[in-house]
Amino acid sequence: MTAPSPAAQLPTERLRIYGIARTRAFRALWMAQELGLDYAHLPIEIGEAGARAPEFLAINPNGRLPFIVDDAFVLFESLAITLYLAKKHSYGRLYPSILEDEARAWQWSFWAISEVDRGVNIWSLHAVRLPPGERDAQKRDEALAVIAAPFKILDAAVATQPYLLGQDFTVADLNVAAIISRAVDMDLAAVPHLKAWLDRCLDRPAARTALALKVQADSATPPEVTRRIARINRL
Ligand SMILES: N[C@@H](CCC(=O)N[C@@H](CS)C(=O)NCC(=O)O)C(=O)O
Repeated sequence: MTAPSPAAQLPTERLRIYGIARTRAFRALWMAQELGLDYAHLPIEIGEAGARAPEFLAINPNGRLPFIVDDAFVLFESLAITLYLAKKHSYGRLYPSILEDEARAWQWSFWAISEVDRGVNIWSLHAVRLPPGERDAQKRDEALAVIAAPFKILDAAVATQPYLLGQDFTVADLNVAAIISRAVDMDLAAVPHLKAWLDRCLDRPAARTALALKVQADSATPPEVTRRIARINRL
């Protein structure tokens, strides 16, 4: 009996999401769940055993996660993926059809990437994910100091309306909430509106499904991989 060719082993779904849910693949998985898409999740790891293996570098030369293949269309960058999927499948609902709202969805997405993504990651590694003896209190406190001001901005933005663009949950909320999702373990008493909004977003059925995958992946991650994450990503 001959072994099936690699092509024959590929999942049959038209959309494939690559990346273990512990990584930024969580963002794409949450969006795919919101949209009710039929997709295959390939939970590959970071590094040489996963995203930097030749077969995956051939798809995403960055060697990072996540990336998707939608039919033959390849896309990397987690927020480009969520914006693309939302626009393709939920124009006028999760993806705003009004020009200014679309721009505000981009604004909040770029804002979250540049203002809070790295800080929340550093904080979560040095407050929660690394073994207690290996956490660096100075890095943790510096990260908290960096995100304090942007968290106040976000708190004010959701103080008088339930979601970032107004009354309805959109891709803007998904992107920002996914980026700061690990902040649920933080003391958020100083930013109560942010906390209520984050809880509201993460309590959605689609978020819960994706979070369950992330929690499962976190708990199956051995300390040496967490150390590698901190090292590779310079956190
Ligand atoms: N800006 C990229 C960042 C991608 C990224 O850094 N992913 C991490 C996992 S969350 C990764 O693959 N790190 C391993 C490496 O850089 O080798 C995105 O949002 O998709």
